[in-house]
Amino acid sequence: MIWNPKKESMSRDEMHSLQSARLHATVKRVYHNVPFYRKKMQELDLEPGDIQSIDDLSKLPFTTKQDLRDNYPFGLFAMPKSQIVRVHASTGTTGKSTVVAYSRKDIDIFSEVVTRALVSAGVTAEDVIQIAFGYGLFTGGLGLHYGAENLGATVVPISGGNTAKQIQLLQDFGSTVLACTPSYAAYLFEALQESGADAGALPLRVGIFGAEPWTPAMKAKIEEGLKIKAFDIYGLSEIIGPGVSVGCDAGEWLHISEDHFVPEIVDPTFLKPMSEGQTGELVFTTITKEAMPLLRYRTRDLSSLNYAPCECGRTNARMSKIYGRSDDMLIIRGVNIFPTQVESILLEIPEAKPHYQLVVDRQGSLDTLEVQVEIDDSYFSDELVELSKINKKIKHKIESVLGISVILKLVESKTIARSEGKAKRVIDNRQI
Ligand code: DLL
Repeated sequence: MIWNPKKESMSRDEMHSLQSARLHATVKRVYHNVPFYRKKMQELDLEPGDIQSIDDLSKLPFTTKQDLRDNYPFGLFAMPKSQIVRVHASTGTTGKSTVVAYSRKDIDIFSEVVTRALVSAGVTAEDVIQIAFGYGLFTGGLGLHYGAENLGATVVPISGGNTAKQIQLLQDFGSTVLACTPSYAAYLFEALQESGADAGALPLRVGIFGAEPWTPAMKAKIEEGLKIKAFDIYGLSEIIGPGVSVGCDAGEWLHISEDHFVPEIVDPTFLKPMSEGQTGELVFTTITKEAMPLLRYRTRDLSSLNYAPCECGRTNARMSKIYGRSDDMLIIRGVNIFPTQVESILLEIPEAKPHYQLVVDRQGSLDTLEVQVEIDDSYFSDELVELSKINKKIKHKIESVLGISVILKLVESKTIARSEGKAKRVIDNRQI
């Protein structure tokens, strides 16, 4: 099923014209209403009339998270505050948080794109959707909430955490759809098993998971455990929140709501546009948002684009699954490492549980990478020889894929802190 066939399966020519008209209007809007953009454009000797079509996109300046911080809290608003009906903010780990704003129309767009995402995952008005993304300044909870209501599904707005209650409601309310981070889904499965409940006996059938990187191996593990079909939902507060793109039945790619958010891939170092299929930094320009449109926002997420029509019937551009952010990438003794690489390896190993953490340290001038992996408690009661065999096997696998030596630490169940939202996979103790 496609929620909005007119917008999700138009021809590439139609999309080009629609995006061009919308981009032109957006550029005019920010040039006149946002001093930050007027200044940036004037520095590049650009006026709104220079941007007539989407082919002119690369003339425009980039926007970064730092720009949002520098204009904290309301400096990038393109509308008077009286017309802003909601704000969200990211809880930055360092420095000030970034604030984003929505007009009434922006909230409608937000609901529309999340509804498209839910329908792509096979959710209908008949479903009961348990929203275990956090409600609050984070866009996950409310974003999914409005999209699900717009579809007409029954919303259970439980928010994140409170795992015992989550399990009780899955059973008592017969939720058919679960929306949360993939790491929380893995944790819920574990808790469900411990409670003695049979996942297969629950009416749960679809998972809508996102807000953090996760691998196809993690997807398979969750699908098998919870007996559901899982879909990847991607988004970021700066662009709108969840619903920028979503997976479909036909494979691992995610469809972008391209009539609202125009994607580009650029070389992260030189910022030059890259061609279809090449992996680089994902950049989005919002072309319908009123309250806080952003031009060429650098997401730091690494992905690639695919413009071929999809078997599912959608024709909008697809992006590959995000394997990491450029700022998540660890450089250890000169080698680039993403946490998701370790995840893929671990999930192929039957003894390993889907809970892991990477601890980076510096001893003298040498960086060390410790990989902590939970394994089933039963292995700890077994012969020590057995444990050391498992250790050797996992260490060898990780080292051969990453190309560096690691310290492997097998730990008992529950040693690694469970997260109710985005998992913290890396602890970097280096003072760089
Ligand atoms: O995480 C919005 C969201 C909520 C998306 C619920 C999906 C579901 P932020 O907190 O601003 O917004 O974080 C955005 O999270 O730049 C990515 O690095 C990462 N991210 C989001 N979705 C995915 C995903 C929300 N499906 C940042 N796969 C983004 C990988 C994701 N990474």
